[in-house]
Amino acid sequence: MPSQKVRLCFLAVCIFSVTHQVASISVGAFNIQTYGDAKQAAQGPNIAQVLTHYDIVLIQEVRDQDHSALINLKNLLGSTAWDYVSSNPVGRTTRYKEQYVFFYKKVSLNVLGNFQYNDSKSDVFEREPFAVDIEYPSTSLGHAVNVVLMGIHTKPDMALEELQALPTAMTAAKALFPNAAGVIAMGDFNADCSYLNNQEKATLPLFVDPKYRSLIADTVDTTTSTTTDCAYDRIVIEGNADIMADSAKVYRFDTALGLNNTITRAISDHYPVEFRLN
Ligand SMILES: [Ca+2]
Ligand SMILES: [Ca+2]
Repeated sequence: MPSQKVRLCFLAVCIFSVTHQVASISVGAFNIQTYGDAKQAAQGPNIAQVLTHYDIVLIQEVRDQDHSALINLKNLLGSTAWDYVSSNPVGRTTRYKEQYVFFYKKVSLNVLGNFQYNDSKSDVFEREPFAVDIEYPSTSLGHAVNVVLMGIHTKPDMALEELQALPTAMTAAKALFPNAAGVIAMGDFNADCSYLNNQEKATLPLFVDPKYRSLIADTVDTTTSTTTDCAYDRIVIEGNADIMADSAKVYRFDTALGLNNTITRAISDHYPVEFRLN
């Protein structure tokens, strides 16, 4: 049965690559300013280059309700290797809504479920957080780990109020996915400069309660403008010791891809923030 032999060879290669090539997984959160058909047409290849840096990446400020830009982007990334999960459009007005979208490499992890936080009783969030429950092979632990990645893009003028409420949304996601080792909130928190000062930040459990681990320091600059220096984009972990996260930083894709500041700002006013899960 020659065909069976061939199949066994493929299987052996598969097992080898799983045990010897998979390192940690790379996770990012990228606010792609006003991402839709126009942005995709103008900067799609550059955006795809940024996303290929990750195993899973949350993109925010997506305004593409018919998914035409997203499908184009998925095709640029490679539609057999990549997939995405999008939230429904969220936002208080019919005129302006955004989607949260997680793009991921199918070989690196499994997406087991998703969760849209509902705040209709209190209506705190302009764009209610959206989360995915993922399963990835932990190289440190030698087995699969589940974790919830929660995206949030706060309304700038209401950053304090929304960040006060974010732990409640994280708890709700954890309740839905009890097998998860924890919840990692990430995205454009607007947690700096004119939207959140140090006195306000000091009142937020998300940043002061030791059960939360904040990966992006206040001193970091997540803005592509050379005239602003703000740590708007953040990553905060609440979870158990199975979450082995490190290497958190801003991804300077302009430096990595050799893009000048004009092109960089045409892509977005934000750099991604990122970390690795081991
Ligand atoms: Ca709301
Ligand atoms: Ca800057």
